[in-house]
Amino acid sequence: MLVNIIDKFKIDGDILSIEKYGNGHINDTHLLTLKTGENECKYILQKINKNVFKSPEKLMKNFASVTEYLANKINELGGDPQRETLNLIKTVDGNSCYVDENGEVYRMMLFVKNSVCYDKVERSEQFYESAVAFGNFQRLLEKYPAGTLEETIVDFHNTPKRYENLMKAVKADVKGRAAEVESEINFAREREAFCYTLENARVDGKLPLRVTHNDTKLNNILFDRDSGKPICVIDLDTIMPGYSVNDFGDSIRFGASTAAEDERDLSKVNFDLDLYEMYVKGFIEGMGDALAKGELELLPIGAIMMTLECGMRFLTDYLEGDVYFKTSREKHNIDRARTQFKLVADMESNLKKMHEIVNKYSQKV
Ligand code: ADP
Ligand code: GN1
Ligand code: MG
Repeated sequence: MLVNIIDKFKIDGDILSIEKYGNGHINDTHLLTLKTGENECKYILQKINKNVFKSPEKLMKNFASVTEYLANKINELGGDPQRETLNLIKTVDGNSCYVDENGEVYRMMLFVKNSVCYDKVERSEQFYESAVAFGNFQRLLEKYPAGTLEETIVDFHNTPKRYENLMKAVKADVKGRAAEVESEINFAREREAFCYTLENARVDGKLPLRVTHNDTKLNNILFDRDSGKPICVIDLDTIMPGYSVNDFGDSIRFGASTAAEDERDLSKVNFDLDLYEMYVKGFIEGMGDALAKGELELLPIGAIMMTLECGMRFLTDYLEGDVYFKTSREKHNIDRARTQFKLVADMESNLKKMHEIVNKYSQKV
């Protein structure tokens, strides 16, 4: 019972409501409202997905340390750490999470008041601002000691590994679904060599490892309901050393599309070059001067890579019986895979323009 879990955290008040909250694909998220005297206080209570995160307690070590680091940085810059980063509520025992008798791990955070997040870009300006916010976020963590971070999901954005996993799932075909999605499997097969592009660039010294967010979709930013401006980057479970171009790319795959990630009507799903341009401008600005020449050159490849990789992950999950991503309808994962592959094809035919847009906003290429 969630009520028993709530008691384990250092908060006061009578419970007014507990509701399921948000559209994340991974953790179980609830909004908790408490009343103390005349005041209402809101918190986010999350059960960490143990199927996805094999060592939730190590993850919480990252989470606590990164949010403390960010709070100090935000303070130094004159911002409001209670709103501009996540704030963990300690348990009554002084820990950053509570582990119940079944080994389930829960964390509680301040609910960022008057905030909203979006599953699709509503105004192009909003996408530009999200780019500045994600770019800035990466810059705030530039000096964070990367070596102290636990790898919360091994090989998270190792695209060749993701390709291998897809091929294993095709071979095992545990749900007998492979024949039905042959054209999607072939789409991935035709791009096997491409999957190695970023790994090869790193070996060639063109792509540095940085502390990155690794899950930069638009609904992992909270916006202010009134001003419409980004307030806070959330979903910090996958902060690990990674590539800036992947953080860029993951935002593009989700945001620079004319339709939602799970749209069934593929005629509505197109890559939107104008939104792409807004994001390029914002990300380069948000990162300040930090992006190296090699990174700038690889931004468009990062966009295609993250879209292809995510499509392969949805396809793998469909083949494996929908065991990773939360789904709310039959064939949800294959619908998602198809939108991603449609976007990949669109981006491939716009690659030259994608490079030209990066050149327009950067001095170094
Ligand atoms: P998941 O890994 O499942 O995506 P998230 O940490 O992204 O989990 O949380 C899911 C959703 O919950 C977010 O998209 C957002 O709507 C909401 N949310 C999470 N943390 C907060 C917070 N501190 N304040 C307000 N809303 C939040
Ligand atoms: C998941 O947790 P959420 O919903 O923000 C996933 C991302 C995928 C995304 C696809 C830990 O993100 O990697 O890109 O779904 N997170 C994890 O929408 O696997
Ligand atoms: Mg999320």
